Amino acid sequence: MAGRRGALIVLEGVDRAGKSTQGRRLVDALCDAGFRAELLRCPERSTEIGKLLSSYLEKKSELEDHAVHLLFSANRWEQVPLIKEKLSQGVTLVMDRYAFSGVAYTGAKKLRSVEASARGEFGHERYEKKAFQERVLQCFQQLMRDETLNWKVIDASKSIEDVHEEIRALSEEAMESAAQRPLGELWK
Ligand code: NYM
Ligand code: MG
Repeated sequence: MAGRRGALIVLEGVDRAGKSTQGRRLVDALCDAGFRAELLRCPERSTEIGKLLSSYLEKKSELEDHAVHLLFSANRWEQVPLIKEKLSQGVTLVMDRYAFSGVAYTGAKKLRSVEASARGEFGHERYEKKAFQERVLQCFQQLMRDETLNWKVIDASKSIEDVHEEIRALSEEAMESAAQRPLGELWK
């Protein structure tokens, strides 16, 4: 196995889809099966930039939309050296969101003006409103048209166990095919 690079497995989707639960389950299962795998998240709230984002998401502070977008981007860039190092060392990384969320959530703000303002309570953080989440989903659907990215659509309405099993099997395939290809540029 020496010399094999790790795979970058990105879990994307709207809020409350179960990404964090599935990310943890996947890393545990891969480690139990003898693979080297670690979980990373975007935003990573523990850094200085991450703290600004967390406060914004918790509605404790206000930030201009473009500035927030760039802070999310900066929060990914600060993880890039670690991501590259881990992948080249053969560690598979499971990412709880990545740059696609950056596009989809900012894109959803731009779609806001053309949408009806129907609201249902969703969660406590910023963006956790049904109408906003529907626009996020539309943006993810646009991004999935890019066939150069190896998207797999998971039906998150199934049981945690069934979803886990599906993601685990797809991840093992992805790790196998990643090992055959050199590390390219990251989509960030
Ligand atoms: N989010 C996440 C963005 O708006 N832009 C980004 O670039 C990223 C990575 O942060 N509602 C939003 C999506 C979520 C929120 O993420 C916090 P999570 O996974 O709910 O902790
Ligand atoms: Mg959330």
